[in-house]
Amino acid sequence: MESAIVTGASSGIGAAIVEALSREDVQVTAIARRGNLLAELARRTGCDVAVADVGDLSATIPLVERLRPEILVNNAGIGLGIFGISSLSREDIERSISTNISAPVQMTRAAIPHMLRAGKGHIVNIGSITGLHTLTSAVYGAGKGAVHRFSQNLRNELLGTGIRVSEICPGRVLSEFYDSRTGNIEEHEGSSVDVEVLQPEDVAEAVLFALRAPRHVNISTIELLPTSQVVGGSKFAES
Ligand code: 8X3
Repeated sequence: MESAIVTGASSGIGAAIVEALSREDVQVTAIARRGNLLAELARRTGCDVAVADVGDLSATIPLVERLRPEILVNNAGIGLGIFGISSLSREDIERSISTNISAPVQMTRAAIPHMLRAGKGHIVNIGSITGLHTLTSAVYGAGKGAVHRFSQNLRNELLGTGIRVSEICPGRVLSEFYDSRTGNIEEHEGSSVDVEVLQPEDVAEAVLFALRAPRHVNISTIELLPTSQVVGGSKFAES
């Protein structure tokens, strides 16, 4: 049985990925802060759980080193900054950087030695279209842009090792966060736009597509958008 770690797993995209992997008979360890939701997820899927903030490296790194997952899904993310840099405190910015950039980099660093020894493994980073295109959020976009370049350069570094690196870049997802109160993607209950957006299960399906590809195929980057969303364009300030 394959093993996986999924971060930010208590709800939304993370929970959908845990459910999808569990259906594929992967033994998943789901990491998130909210123990009650993790307990429910464990009951539904049979996954193992670890209650931890992904930014707390003293809790998460030893877990990765001990579990030695064959698949690492860096999903945890935080939407702080979506309403502009000037609305953020210094602590908000630190939290955004530690959750969106430091955590996936550190988790990956911890998972790689075992994958190198095994000559195989799969790192899946959940990015965003904000990491691929110029959109509105400087801080959130910087984090997801970093995830994008991290994924690209990691593939370069790992060439010849048998380890695959995939990046899944969704647009608007129902579970994503647009709540200025907490800034937490995990905790958002709905989308702020009145169109049919992606469901967490749509993103989980893209993750499965990357994972199920034959070993000689590395699905490097998937960008997926609701049919009702596009990116691009040009704008001018009013004089
Ligand atoms: C956020 C993507 O399209 O909701 O990761 O701004 S979008």
